[in-house]
Amino acid sequence: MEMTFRWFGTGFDTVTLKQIRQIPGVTGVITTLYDTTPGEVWPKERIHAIKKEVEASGLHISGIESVNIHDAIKIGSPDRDIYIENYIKTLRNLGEEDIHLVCYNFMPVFDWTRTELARKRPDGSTVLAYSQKAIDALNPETMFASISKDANGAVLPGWEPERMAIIKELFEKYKDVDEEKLFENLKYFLEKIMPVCNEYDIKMAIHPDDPAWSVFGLPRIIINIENIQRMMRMVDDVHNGVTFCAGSYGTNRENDLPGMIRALKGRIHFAHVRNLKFNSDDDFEEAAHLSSDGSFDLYEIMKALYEIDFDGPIRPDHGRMIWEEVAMPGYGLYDRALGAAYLNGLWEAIDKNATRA
Ligand SMILES: [Mn+2]
Repeated sequence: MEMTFRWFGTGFDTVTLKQIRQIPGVTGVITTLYDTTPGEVWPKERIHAIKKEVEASGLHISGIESVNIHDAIKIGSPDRDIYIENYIKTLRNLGEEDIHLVCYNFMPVFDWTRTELARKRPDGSTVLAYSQKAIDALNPETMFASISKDANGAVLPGWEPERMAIIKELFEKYKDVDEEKLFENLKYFLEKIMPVCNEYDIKMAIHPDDPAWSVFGLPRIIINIENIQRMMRMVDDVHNGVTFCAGSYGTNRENDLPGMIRALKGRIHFAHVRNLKFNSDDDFEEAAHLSSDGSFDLYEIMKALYEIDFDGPIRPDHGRMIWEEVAMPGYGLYDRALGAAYLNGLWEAIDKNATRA
């Protein structure tokens, strides 16, 4: 595996490349062109420029998170082919710049959903949290208002104000899209992009829906092993793979995380590893990465990745806000750096145990 760190780009991220370079063991960044909108073609010059900027800091681009999918593709509306063509052009431009990993998601309307961005934990840190009761008491518009006020001035990925302004319209457009339709539309998209992925060896890594169940009545499909295997079978190509996000799959306590990793050997192209602390089955908060701070066994998760010979990029995920840092919720420097160091430590121990036995 390669330890990486998500970076939103100069002007969008409070964390600098210079800081990331000093986290021991981190060699790559996972980045994006944050000011592009879903559906537009990423210009080759801009990809080249960010690549050079990252390389000048002594790091390199390990992958893109995310190239977002236009709603027309997810809905399957008649204009989807235009946006798929644009997506293919973006993939080609990325491939020309020697970038071979793209994370994306296929969630209708919302990206990840949380009900609090700054829940206080006993140690005084603040974290993102989810409560089903809170969701049940909200409608999508009021949730956006409450989310944006806690965002420390940052625009959250997937929660861009221009999208939220048309949220009612978006819900209307998705009204005939059920799970089957969403699978069909995903298949259509993947079949169209696989040739360019093969030409440039670009691994597509779908990110799970977060949380891993339907929210506000919208269909969600990338939620469990059965559905992922269905997705991989329907377009059976190694370039059609997954981002194994422990925190997202882990929202559903029926998902056996190490078991899923083993079952997905060869098709996990990217890993997000973090912990959650469950207060009840339908209330969780994002804990420190350390196993004992949350509900997951991070040792078993890393061991499963080791055992399947995972050699892609891995990154710590949402961190707590600690040490008075002000940053995009989940994406400060300090706690994610602690997470990277911890995951590296687990990996070193697992590796030495395995090779000295
Ligand atoms: Mn994730």
